[in-house]
Amino acid sequence: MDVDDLAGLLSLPNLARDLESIEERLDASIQHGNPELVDPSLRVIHGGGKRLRPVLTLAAAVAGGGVIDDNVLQGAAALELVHVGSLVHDDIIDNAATRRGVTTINAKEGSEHAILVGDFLLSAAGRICAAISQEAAATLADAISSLCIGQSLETSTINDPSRSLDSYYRSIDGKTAALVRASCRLGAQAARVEATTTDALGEFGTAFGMAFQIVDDILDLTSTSAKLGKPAGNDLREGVYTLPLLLLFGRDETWRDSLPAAAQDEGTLAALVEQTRESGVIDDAAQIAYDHVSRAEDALGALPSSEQREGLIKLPRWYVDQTLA
Ligand code: GRG
Repeated sequence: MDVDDLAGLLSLPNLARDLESIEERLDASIQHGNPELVDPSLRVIHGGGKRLRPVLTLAAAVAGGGVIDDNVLQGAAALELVHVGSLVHDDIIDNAATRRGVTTINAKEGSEHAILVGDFLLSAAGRICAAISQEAAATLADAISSLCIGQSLETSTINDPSRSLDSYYRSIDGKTAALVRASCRLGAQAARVEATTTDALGEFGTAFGMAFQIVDDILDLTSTSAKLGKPAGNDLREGVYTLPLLLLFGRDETWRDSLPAAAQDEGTLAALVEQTRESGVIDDAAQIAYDHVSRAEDALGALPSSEQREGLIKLPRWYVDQTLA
């Protein structure tokens, strides 16, 4: 995501400067640690993430009628720390060797150390939110709790050929949408906007987060390893059955029978991936992502009109369009 494009879309002319300030705050938030924790933390913080969540925190604060002050910038940094910390833990769970093309902490320093680094990043986020307000701290805690619930729901259905759509939706609501929701709510709370506006921004974030994860799951089946920075088809290889596959099973249950073989054999896996591409379920999954985009747009309908509200309304469709293009 190009910062100038985003600044124009969201009517946030100082976005590049604010993001630089967030980079400094990210670095400052972990400096109290020892090099064993600080060095890998810095590596993962600066691993090339898009900074989507901090951008949402800033945009939500202004679209809600507030201004970007010290508290909002701190809140934005806290959300990114939770995101990065959750990626560190996720890579341990997945035993991933690379993320965004960079060697993971579990691969380089070992899983035991990566657990500590992830916890260290989460604690830095908690410390920041505690200094903003009690409700900001509660928003952060709720998000972390939802991440754990969503991930554990996913883990409990790994290699489960009978995984349901409902289980999938509940899992992605927790593991992804909750942090996008928190990014928007925290921006609103740090800027001290009205509670009804905070709730509307939270609904926007939830719907955008659902679309965001569905698009991520589509890309895992349609993109290349080079573009993803991790092996393509990885979800299926790991036994995580996502929306396009579940839609395929909805059309023809017998595809579920090939799952045990796909876990063992790259040829069967490739055939299953090919079938999702040929059967039209990728388009169906994209349509469901766009339904969430529409829900996100509607959620901001009651906010006072402003250029920034219009910009935030446009963001989910812009993101999904350009990511699936
Ligand atoms: C204790 C916080 C904590 C978490 C434990 C591991 C876990 C529970 C949850 C996993 C959550 C997770 C990794 C969800 C995936 C979300 C997702 C789509 C991440 C990719 O987001 P991008 O594309 O990443 O914004 P970049 O690389 O741009 O930062």
